[in-house]
Amino acid sequence: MRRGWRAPRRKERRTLNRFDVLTLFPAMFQGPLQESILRRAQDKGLVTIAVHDLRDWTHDRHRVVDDVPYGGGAGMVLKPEPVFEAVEALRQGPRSTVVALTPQGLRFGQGMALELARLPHVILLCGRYEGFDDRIPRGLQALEVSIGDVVLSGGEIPALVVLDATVRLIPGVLGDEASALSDSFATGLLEHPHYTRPPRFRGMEVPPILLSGDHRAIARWRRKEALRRTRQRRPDLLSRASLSDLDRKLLAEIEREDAGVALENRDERD
Ligand code: 97T
Repeated sequence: MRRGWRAPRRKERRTLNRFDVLTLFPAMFQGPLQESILRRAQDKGLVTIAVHDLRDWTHDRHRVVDDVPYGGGAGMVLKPEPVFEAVEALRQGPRSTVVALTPQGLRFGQGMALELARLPHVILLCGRYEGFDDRIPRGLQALEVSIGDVVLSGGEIPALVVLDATVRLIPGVLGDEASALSDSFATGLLEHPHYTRPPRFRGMEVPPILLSGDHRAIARWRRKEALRRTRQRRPDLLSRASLSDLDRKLLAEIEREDAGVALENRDERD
């Protein structure tokens, strides 16, 4: 790199980060939004998170938001009218993205969290019951999102997952850890094991290298243990990770070591 010259830093894109949550159970958000990182991010003014009761957009005495499914069958379906009214009240034109939490959605992950963290305004729509009337996601051009292949009772907990994963990626929300953390995910490996005091606990030792003060050796050990864990537990991640020459060397060591361990175990068995 040339010295003495730096690319003119583009004006920091201070996207106004706002989330509006539409739910039948606003109380489910009160605890999680008022603790820890989500709390700090709001207190620092880095994000605004507003939770709304969908029933506020009904007009009948019983504040009905659901109805029986056409064609018959069990369960209830979320009616389109209150949801459309709510979204139309909250939407800020094309700045807004509507995300509907549903088991049929695109799979949420770190990649989607990074994309959502760059958006100025996200409306999170939480379904309950059997689901939405299909004209809701279609008519609102919502991005349908699932957090994985698990059956839940509603979209509230998935919405909290999306909020937590996304808000921590907004610049300024985390301290110095921020870039480090996203870097460690960007490499696509599981983390190395962590230890704190005491050095010996119930017969289990902290690996002596961590007490050595040799920072280069510690960094190498950590990288190696991250590779070992990823190979053991998430080989799918390892095959997609971008590996350096050192990584390949460490993996070769690991393969020799773990082949040795497999042999020892066999000797013990036989
Ligand atoms: O199981 C659900 C029920 C309602 C809304 C969302 C979900 C869900 O989202 N991701 C996994 C499951």
